[in-house]
Amino acid sequence: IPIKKIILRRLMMQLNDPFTTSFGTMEDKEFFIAEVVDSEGNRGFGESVAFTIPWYSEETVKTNLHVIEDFLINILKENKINHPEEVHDLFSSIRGNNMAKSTLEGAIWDLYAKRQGVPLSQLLGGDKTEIDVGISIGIQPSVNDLLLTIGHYVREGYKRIKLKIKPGWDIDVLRKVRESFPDTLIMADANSAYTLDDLEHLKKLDEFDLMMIEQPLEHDDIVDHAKLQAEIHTPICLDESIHSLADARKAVELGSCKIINIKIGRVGGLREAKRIHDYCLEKGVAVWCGGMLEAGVGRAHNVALTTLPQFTLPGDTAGSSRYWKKDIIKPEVFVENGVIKVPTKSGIGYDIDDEALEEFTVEKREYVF
Ligand code: OSB
Ligand code: MG
Repeated sequence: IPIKKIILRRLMMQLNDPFTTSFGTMEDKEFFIAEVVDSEGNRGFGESVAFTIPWYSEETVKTNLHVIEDFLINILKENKINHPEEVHDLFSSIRGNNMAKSTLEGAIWDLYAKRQGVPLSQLLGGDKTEIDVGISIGIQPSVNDLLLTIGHYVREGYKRIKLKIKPGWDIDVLRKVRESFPDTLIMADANSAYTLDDLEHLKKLDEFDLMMIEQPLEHDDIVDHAKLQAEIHTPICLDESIHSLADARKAVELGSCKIINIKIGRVGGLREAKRIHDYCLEKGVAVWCGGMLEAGVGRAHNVALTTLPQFTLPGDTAGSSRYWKKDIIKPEVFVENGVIKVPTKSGIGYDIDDEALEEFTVEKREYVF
């Protein structure tokens, strides 16, 4: 792949509504878009899912810039790449920093798919023409607000509702939600807000017939999750704890989870995401595609990944309009009755809205090869 130039843009976009999890509230989003340009002028795009503050994982917007600019770009300059599958191994000399790696790898996948004239979904081996999606709802000011918000998205047709929980916003809230929505597919995400000391409390979750509880315990744990899973019926889904195929295998072997949330950025890119998917397919472990409040580029990558067969549960890839007044892709990701039609154009399948991209850019750097 004859890479000629990489453009890194730092963007600032305002969320339509603040999003609150057990770790904090986000009102706007600062993130990177990487553009990889080849000698024919084809443009591939990747999105960093790192946040400004390291509360979901250690990575931040600034650490991503540091790692991309000071290490990863040099690796790309010094090595010839024939296929995007090679990028993950090339980057393995740098420890961790998966979101930084995934940003460039994703742009190279998009560029390669465009050069081949095939949709990214097809290049990855996915064959769904549409995908089912759910929605993740942050902690609300009151239970009444939450019930209204859930009702709104249920009426819009989202296939399952994910609620954020934390100590003090859990059992009583879920009881009221269940009373109001007896037949809705509901799950809860704690973002590591509990410890095994809360075992008796967490056992009460079993009465609500949740599809799963996501990452109840520490962000870096798989041992205590196995102890918890042995004590509760509700399936545990791991998010924060899984950074690689090796992590996924260990968690499945230990019995730490029954379901895995695959986020492309968290696992270092599409290649590792696909490996985890393939392993879970072989083991009969259900997976779904998580979200990081992405703008259109990241959202498009999530849509492509979700076309793989073991993504049997609705993911968090809600429509663009749920997050943004204006997105950076054309058309925006559109959800109707909880379904996204997989784009058929080459690469990520959505065009970049260059005007919007420019409007939201606060800093731009170019690296010429
Ligand atoms: O844990 O899945 C998570 C948002 C920010 C950080 C972590 C998470 C989330 C979400 C929202 O749940 C998913 C989305 O709508 O993109
Ligand atoms: Mg989560």
